Amino acid sequence: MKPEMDFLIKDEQVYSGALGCRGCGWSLLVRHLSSILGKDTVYVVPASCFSIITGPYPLNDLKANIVHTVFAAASATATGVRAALDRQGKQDTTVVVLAGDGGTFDIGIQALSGAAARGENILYICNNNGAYMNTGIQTSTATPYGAVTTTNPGQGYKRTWPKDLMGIIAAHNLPYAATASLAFIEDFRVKIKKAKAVHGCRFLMVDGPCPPGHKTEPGQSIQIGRLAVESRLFPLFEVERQHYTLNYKPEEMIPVSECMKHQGRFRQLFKDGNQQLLDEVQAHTDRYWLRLLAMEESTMPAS
Ligand SMILES: Cc1ncc(C[n+]2csc(CCOP(=O)(O)OP(=O)(O)O)c2C)c(N)n1
Ligand code: SF4
Ligand SMILES: [Mg+2]
Repeated sequence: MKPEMDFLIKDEQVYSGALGCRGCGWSLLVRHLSSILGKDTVYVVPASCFSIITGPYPLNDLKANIVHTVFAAASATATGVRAALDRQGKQDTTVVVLAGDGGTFDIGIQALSGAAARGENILYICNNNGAYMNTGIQTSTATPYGAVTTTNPGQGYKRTWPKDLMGIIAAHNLPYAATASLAFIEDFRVKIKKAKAVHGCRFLMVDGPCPPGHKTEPGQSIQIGRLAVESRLFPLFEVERQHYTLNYKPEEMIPVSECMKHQGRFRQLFKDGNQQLLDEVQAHTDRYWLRLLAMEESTMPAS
């Protein structure tokens, strides 16, 4: 008998009328996350599109407690909230950071690294939409090579590779870290459940659709997310202590162009004379995939 597929939201923890754009990843991410974590959860939210979506007090997107905090201090705030709850004997309450890529890869990385190194009992979720979207699509260190943002003076698009944040996170030897996609919702929900059950510092990075920032059709968010995984641009994997597991190995070798061509932010890569740029993205993607396979092969499962 096949195991029951789990992709339905049974216990809705989000009010109707969220302020996100159509096709935004934040809303779907938070709906699934909160339906699994339940009411006994404190969300720590630094500046991002989600801090606007959930709204200032007394407005609230979520039926749980939310602490709005400054960009650089999300993990430090979560550390303090955790300590206060523990002091009250509320060890079972989950403390979650909900941050964007700007708030994680760049501005919040020092506090995140500190909390990870101390082993704080918090769950950190990064919605990686590849730019500072809330303030008008500025480049972050998560922005993909070749993407147009509003801060690429001279060149018009980014010409450096995104930071390997999962590699940095893995170097902290966390009990649980993983990537996830809203196009693979069963996998995402399994990872939320795993992360909830683990004690210590846990990290999930979710590929975040953003139609205005990626210059995509809102109705294509999930299809493009699926293509990102199928083309290996956004591999799905877990890192438990030092052990890597690739959760999905596409059977077909789909070129990265199949995913990128749907996104207006990459349109210059498809202009005559720019094939070399696309080739560079393909080669970088292939190298990263081979490295993940090698890591899976060479690392021992956590005991
Ligand atoms: C210290 C500080 N600098 C700048 C801002 C303005 N600001 C608010 S949200 C935001 C963008 C956040 O980007 P990201 O973390 O990637 O989240 P997204 O908006 O993409 O969801 C910026 C720059 C701020 N609130 N605080
Ligand atoms: S700009 Fe992007 S991340 Fe922000 S609410 Fe709109 S779709 Fe979501
Ligand atoms: Mg962002």
